[in-house]
Amino acid sequence: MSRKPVALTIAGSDPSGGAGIQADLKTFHQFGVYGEAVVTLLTVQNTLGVQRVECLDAALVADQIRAVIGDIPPGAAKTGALGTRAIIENVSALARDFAFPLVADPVAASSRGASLLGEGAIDALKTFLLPHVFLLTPNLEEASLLTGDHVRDPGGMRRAAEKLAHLGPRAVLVKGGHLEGEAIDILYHRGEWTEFSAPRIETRHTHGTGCTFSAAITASLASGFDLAEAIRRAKRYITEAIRNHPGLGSGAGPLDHHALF
Ligand code: PXL
Repeated sequence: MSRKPVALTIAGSDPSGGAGIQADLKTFHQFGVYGEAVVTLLTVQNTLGVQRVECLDAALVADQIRAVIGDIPPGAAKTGALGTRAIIENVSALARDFAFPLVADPVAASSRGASLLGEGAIDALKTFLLPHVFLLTPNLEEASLLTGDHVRDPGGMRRAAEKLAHLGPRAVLVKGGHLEGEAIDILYHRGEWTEFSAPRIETRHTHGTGCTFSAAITASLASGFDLAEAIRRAKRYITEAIRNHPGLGSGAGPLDHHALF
């Protein structure tokens, strides 16, 4: 029996390497975790924008998940962009029997503008996936979309976290990276609140921040850290990864996935 921690991502491909499964695998690797990646959709994009999104057949996504989890079972998994209602339904049906925690990053759109969720997908996320989720990690925009409220300050973040927790996830982390001032994330878990803050770093090179952050949490859960410690490690990593961005591309560039934390 290998003692190498294993993490699985179920997400979309960003061929420019900064977000999606590419960011997730780089992050898993940097955290010393063996990474598995099930692809849900392909994007055509570079740092200047998304040109095209092609969602895979939902049965193909389900087959990929079944093939890997039976053979190399992960210690934790995450979902990123899921694309269509049918993919969400299939992933949710399998997630019901996952023997490991699932982190759901409710990616609705690329930071480069394109929609990564089709018709009826938000409803499907709420109805089918959230009941099987351990940790949900919405940013302010996603929290607004999922609750129907305009979430824009710490009070609103707390209200959104409680509301979303009623839909099933055991814990909700509302990310305040887009707040004015400090980047404060608020965790609601077992009726308790924990805040995580980090200085804001002004840069346009933040592509893939959400993917990388949830992948870092997932890697830490797979390594046996408790939830608060997993978030603290991820927050340190994401802050350093933004601070040390390599300045690649002529648009919104990626983070430094080699960052130390
Ligand atoms: O960061 C959100 C995201 C998720 N998944 C894919 C993406 C992006 C942003 O561009 O391309 C595949």
